[in-house]
Amino acid sequence: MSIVLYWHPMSSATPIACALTELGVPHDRVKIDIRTGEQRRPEYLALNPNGKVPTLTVDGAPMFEALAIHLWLGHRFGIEQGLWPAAGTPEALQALSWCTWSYVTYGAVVTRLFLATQGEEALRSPVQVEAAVRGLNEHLALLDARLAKHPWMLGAEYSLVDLVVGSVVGYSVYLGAPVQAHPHVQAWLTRVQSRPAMQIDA
Ligand SMILES: N[C@@H](CCC(=O)N[C@@H](CS)C(=O)NCC(=O)O)C(=O)O
Repeated sequence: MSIVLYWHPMSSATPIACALTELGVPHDRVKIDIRTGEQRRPEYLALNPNGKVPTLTVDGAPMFEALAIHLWLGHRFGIEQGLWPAAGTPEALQALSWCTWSYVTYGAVVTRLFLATQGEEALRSPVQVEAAVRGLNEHLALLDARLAKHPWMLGAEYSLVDLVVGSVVGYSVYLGAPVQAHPHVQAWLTRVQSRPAMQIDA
């Protein structure tokens, strides 16, 4: 199987590079310079009509959206390595729920904080920042309650769900999410971020 990741450093493609490394999946990487507009070239848009990184091709067939790629990697490679729960188990249902929660529900508030702190001038406001931080705080309380029960997202063992959720929460810390107010999340995030696969330069 030939797998190619189209990426840019320190971007939404970075967690995918980490997941491929964690899973030990052989692949090639093609850098797309999003600062010079390579993501809008016709040949790239043919792979990813959304014009963003990441894109993954599998034997030449493209897929896009980081969450979709994570879920595919989990099913295709994670189950056989014990890094993703088998289909039909209660853990598989939780894996889909928490990965989607992080990218969609938590991610929406992260985007709100991004716009309020780093977006165009007209969208920046202390009121928006305060509302976004309050929203993230409420979401982080849900995560903290789960991680108070067991060390990893699915229980006693690390899984790709920790990498996926940890990537989004880690990015939110960079923007100012109040993770330090949630001790179980804080301790878990430190463990997730210290895994060798998270140290890659991508
Ligand atoms: N949800 C999207 C987000 C991707 C995204 O925003 N990628 C950014 C880099 S972090 C990008 O490619 N930006 C280039 C652009 O918007 O032109 C996905 O996973 O594909």
